Amino acid sequence: MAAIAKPPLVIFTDPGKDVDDTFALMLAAESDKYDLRAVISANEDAAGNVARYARMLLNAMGKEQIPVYQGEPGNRRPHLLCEVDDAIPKQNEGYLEAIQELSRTSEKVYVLGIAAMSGMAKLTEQTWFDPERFELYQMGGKIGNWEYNVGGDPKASQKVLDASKDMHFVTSNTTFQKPMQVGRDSQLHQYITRRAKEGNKAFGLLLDNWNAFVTYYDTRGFFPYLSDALAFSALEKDFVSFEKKKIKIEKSDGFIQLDEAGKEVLLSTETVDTAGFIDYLLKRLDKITSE
Ligand SMILES: [Ca+2]
Repeated sequence: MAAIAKPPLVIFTDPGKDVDDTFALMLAAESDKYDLRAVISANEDAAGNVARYARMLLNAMGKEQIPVYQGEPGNRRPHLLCEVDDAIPKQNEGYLEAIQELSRTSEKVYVLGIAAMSGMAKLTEQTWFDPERFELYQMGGKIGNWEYNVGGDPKASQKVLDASKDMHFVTSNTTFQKPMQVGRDSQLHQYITRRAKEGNKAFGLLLDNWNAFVTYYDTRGFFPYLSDALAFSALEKDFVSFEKKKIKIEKSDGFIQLDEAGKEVLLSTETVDTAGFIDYLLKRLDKITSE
């Protein structure tokens, strides 16, 4: 039986602050269903360190073959809480050309945004962008409130929304739930600590990142959530459910509002199979064996 090619997936991501980007990349890099063909940095700095950090992570997972591109800048400072190995070079900037090339050879291209939407907006501006052929998924937005990924560059978010068709939004109303938090005593924290102690480099980086994040937010006692990883799971599984809703994005502040005159999207509901998701995540993490 001939092997059926997996559809290409590209991810816009800002790893190195919240740890959920790394969990999402780990899920995506080991996917049986998608071929992760481009990882594009968002919220980038002048030196391209976010892309360099993503490169370092993928190398630690043994995924040197997955290309990383330097994407669009952002205004979140500081973004990167982690050091990047000096040996990691600056990454290529040609992410739009790379996505165009994927669209030449594949009927559908899957695009997951787990960061501010500046890069995805550039994609939707291209003359070759066809909303019928690009399946857009975005983590972010909060109904009646501010959230970074949609609010960080609200103009870009609006542009993507306007250009999209049946776009999926996994909002923070869905992802900010207690079982989705990687607390100090959580099963997931125990898991990554064990894998790091066993000498796995990727989990070592993940644990360093978790420590940096918790130290950074120390005064607020804030632990990271698995938002980006849950958003990725929506491409493969049904731990999250969606319903058709019409929304608008407020220009001034990037709040999402339900609006009958707005754009129809597939909006996540607050019902999440958290136990099923954690089980799926842990099984997938077991596949990362590179030291
Ligand atoms: Ca992110």
